[in-house]
Formats: sequence, C-alpha cells, structure tokens
Amino acid sequence: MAEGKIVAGCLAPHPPHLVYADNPEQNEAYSEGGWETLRWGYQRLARKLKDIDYDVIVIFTPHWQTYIGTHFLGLPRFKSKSVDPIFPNLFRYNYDLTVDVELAESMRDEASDSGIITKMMTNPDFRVDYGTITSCHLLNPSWDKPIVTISSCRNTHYYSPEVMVEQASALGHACAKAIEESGKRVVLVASHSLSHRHFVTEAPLPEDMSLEHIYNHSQYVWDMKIVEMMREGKSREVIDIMPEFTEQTMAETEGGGLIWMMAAMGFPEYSAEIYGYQSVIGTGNVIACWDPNDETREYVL
Ligand code: 2X7
Ligand code: FE2
Repeated sequence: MAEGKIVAGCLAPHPPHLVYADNPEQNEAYSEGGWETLRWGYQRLARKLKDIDYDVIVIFTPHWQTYIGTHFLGLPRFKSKSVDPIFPNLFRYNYDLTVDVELAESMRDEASDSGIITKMMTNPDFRVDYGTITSCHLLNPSWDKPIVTISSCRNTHYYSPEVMVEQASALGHACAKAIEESGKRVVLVASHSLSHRHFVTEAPLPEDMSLEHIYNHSQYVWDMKIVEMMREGKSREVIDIMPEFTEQTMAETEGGGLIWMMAAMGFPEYSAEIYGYQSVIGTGNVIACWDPNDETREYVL
C-alpha cells in the first residue's frame, strides 16, 4: 500500500455569514449576498481542490469545544439541522454528511498513544458544529467526500496559549502519522478566523456591506503581519508568535487549528497561497492554502 499523505492544508474561516450570503438550498435563511471577497476566494480554492485527487477532509474546529481531551466524530453518518447559537437568523443548515470512521479511529489511537486524552463521538444525535459545516460547505459544496472532525480541547483557557502550542502540535504529529499509515490522500482544514474582536450590535440588514469594516487598525496590522509571514513561508515563526497574537487580538487561533495543521504538515517553508482577506462583523478572515506539490502551487493573490 502506498504511504498516505497530506495533499493540501487549508486555513478556512467559518463565519456563518458566508453560507448565508451564498443562499445554498440547505440553509433556511435568505440573503441578498455580501462578503464577496471571501466567497469568491473560497470558490477559487474549491475549484483547485476539485483538481486534486484526495479521499477525505480532516477538519479541526474551535466550535466543538471539549474540556476533557480531544474528540473525533466516530459514526459513519450524521444528519440533522445545524443552527448557529449566536446567529440563528442567518444559519439553519440541513446537513447530511459521511465520516471516515476508520481514519478517525486511527488518528485517535495515535493521539492516545502519544499521551493525549481522546474520545470518539458515537452519539447519533450529536449536532455537528457550524464551523465544520461552514468550512466544508465552502470548500466542497457538493459534499462528495467523507470528513473527520476533530474537536478543540480548551487548552488555551484551561492552561495558556503556550500549552495550546504544545498540545496541538503533538496532536498534529499524531494525525500525520495516522494519515501516513492509512495510505489515504488527505486535505487538512483549520477552520477559523484570525483577529477576533467583533461588533456587539448586528446591522439591521446583516449583508449591508456599507456597515462592514475591520474592528480596529491594530487588529488589522497584526493580521497583515501573519499573512505576510505565511506568504514568506515562515510557518514555524507564525506558530512561535501565536501566543502573543492570540492574546493581543483575541484571535480564533486560540482553538489550536492552525498550530495542529502546521505541525501535521511539518511546518512548511514554502509560500502559502492566499485567496482573500475580509472582515466579517469586524473579525479578520484569511483564506489560505499550503500546497506541498511544487508543480501545482500557485501565486494566487
Ligand atoms: O464563528 C464566527 C467567526 N469565527 C467569525 C465571524 C462571525 C461569526 O462567527
Ligand atoms: Fe468562529
């Protein structure tokens, strides 16, 4: 059996506003559009992924928060309605997704062997979080690949951002080992925004783009610094300054997704492809992809 491998790693923010703005048939709310810079960037990345031969998407989400260990989706199918707890007006999405349980269990076993507390989610009524649904929908709207969702253990809050770097890196190494042994071709997804201070009052019409803007200049400068380092292939350095970035900008990196993905990919030294940056209710969102294949890696934006 050929060795399994990670064929792409995507930083894929999940504001439910982006699904709302797309008006897919699965979502009950109706919009007049909005946030095109991000949505068009996602469409371009989704087209790239269509041309990549892969078996499964493995996604790490900060909106499945677990306090004791890391959990993995552990049943072959989950079907329900996902309602965003903060924005039920925007996001009531009927999903029906399949899970690669074999890979989920192997990642769990490797993580457990490396000392991480783990658990499989085998409750058939479990409602999959909107981070998973939003990022997966935007990267693969046809939902024709199985997924594995990995929860975010609350290390940053329980301990510190530094402990999160250690724990999420260990999890990344364990997942990479399981992927290698699986023989499968895998797309990794870190589902989150960058800076995360946000508005506290919603606009009367959520998609009114005349009211959308970055929260403040210093958040924006931090985000641009991180994006620049991604472009320069400085992924190790991005993770090194992550504790400070997370604290200064309340960043959603606190959940560990990007740390996990960079560790699993061996801290790439090549440029990340950048597909777009835009604010959603003031939060900073970049869509980026690390393509390990020198022949297909592009300069996108
Ligand atoms: O979960 C989110 C997010 N990360 C960013 C923006 C808006 C809403 O929800
Ligand atoms: Fe979020």
